[in-house]
Amino acid sequence: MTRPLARVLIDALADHGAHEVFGIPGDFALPFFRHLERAADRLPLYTLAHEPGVGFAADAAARWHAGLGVACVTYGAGALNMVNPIAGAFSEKSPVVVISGAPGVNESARGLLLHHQAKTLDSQLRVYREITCDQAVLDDPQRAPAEIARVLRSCREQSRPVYIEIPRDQVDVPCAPVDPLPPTPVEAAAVDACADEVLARLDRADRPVLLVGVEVRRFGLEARVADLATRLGIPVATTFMGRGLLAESAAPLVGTYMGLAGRPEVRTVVEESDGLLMLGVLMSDTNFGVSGERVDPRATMLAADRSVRVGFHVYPGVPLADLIDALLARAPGPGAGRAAPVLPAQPDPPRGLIADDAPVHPRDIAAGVNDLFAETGPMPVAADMGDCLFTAMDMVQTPLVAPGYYATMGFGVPAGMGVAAASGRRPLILVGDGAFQMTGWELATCARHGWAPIVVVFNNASWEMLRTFQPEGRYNDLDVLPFARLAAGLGGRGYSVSTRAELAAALREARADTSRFQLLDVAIARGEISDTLARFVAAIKQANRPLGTR
Ligand code: S1T
Ligand code: MG
Repeated sequence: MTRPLARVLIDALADHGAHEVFGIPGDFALPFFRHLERAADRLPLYTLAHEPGVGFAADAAARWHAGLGVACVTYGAGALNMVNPIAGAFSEKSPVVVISGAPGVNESARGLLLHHQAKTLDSQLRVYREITCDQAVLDDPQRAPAEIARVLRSCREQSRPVYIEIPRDQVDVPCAPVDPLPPTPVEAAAVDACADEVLARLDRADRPVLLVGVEVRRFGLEARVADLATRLGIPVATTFMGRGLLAESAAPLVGTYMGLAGRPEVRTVVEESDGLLMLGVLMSDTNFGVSGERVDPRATMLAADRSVRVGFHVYPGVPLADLIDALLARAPGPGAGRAAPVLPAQPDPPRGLIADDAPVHPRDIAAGVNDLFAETGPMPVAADMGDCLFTAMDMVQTPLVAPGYYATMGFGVPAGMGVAAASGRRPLILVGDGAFQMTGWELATCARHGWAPIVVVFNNASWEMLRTFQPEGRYNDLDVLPFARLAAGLGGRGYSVSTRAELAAALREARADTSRFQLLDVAIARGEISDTLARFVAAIKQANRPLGTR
């Protein structure tokens, strides 16, 4: 039974786990948007103000669902405007499906350059080949179902973005439905051999440790990893990108590993391990740059990107889920394994914001939010790049989306809106004044979608994180913008906050007012940064100093 190609694609997205679509149309995409509107019962459509916002919102929704996020844009001006968010999703393993309208198959035959065209008609496809793990151009309805099935399987199995281009004259052509592909076959013997060796190494180790990263979340493996750690009786740490993982489990969690920028006791557990199993970890500078050479590769095993490195040899084609299931099948039953490890005490997150007339320091925001969550229940958090992200490290563990590796600014506000759409919950958004100037305006679309996030702007009139790296120079100075006043114009409610007492009051009032987005414009003096950022920058500087001078 054939249906219009556009409808076949929309049904396939929903069948592969998509829940909503974020998008901005254009003439090359209008025919597809007509079908999106008709299919709103299956996949609600949320239009935003700017394509970077669309990309970040779809990315955050994908992270929330641990499933497909969808970003739909027009050709050229739209899709090329979304390259940065999709590059971030690629780097941080977020399964976003990019759908771009495009000129009709024969439109270029007239020999005219087409509006929105870059160098050549396939320049956009080539650009997206660099930031996606699979691509398809739906210019033949016969091949389209198989192309869609392959690309959507790649998106799920690799947990990375994919690109689908749909020429506007193909949208309504009759097309057969998409049959989802079975999982890519895995060599069972390779999984068994790998699990045997990994377990033998852990058994031989005196200080075995698990380090868990972003893939554990992306593939929904948290409960299984918690069970594995408990049954093996091995301490677990999360990476910077994996922060929040296992927080609600009974697993022997020591905390977030951030090398020299993190808690020394966590650093000792990880760096002195003689059997470190890293599950779904990104080997990135933000995860390891502040320690790098302190983790001995001979003593480590890394399961990521559908392969497992053990010391200096690799087992290819072993997906993380298969390895974890094989380890669980071999692990001693509950209580039969090693005795539960003695864990270093975990300091409690800061609480008890003092409501006085003192100016606000980033740590006060952490304490204020922790108080608020204790009183009114936790909220999902979206953080941008800047000191707001490092301050979030001092907040109670709650679901967090943040650009912890690709580290692009502009993620925070639209990502928070993506979380609101995906979760149906009210998010807390943490963003610097610099990043807010990039994508904060997306808040203007909250009213039409019924979202009411609480937004905390760290207003230090500065690109402060950069100033911390390089204090001299005036290029990191920003103007003091009246964000609280601007909020009203964007359909929200604003609070000017310059003392701790005002912070405490504004957080409570904002939490109580769910009628529209709430924006706290928190004045912070330049040079006032979180302890975590100070340690992070100091560690990076030390790591970058020439070997002899460290
Ligand atoms: N442009 C984009 C899109 N992303 C970036 N990460 C940067 C530039 C570089 C950059 C940082 S941190 C930072 C910039 C400009 C300053 C952020 O300023 P703000 O949002 O006000 O936060 P805070 O004042 O707390 O630092 C990273 C290192 O690359
Ligand atoms: Mg700033």
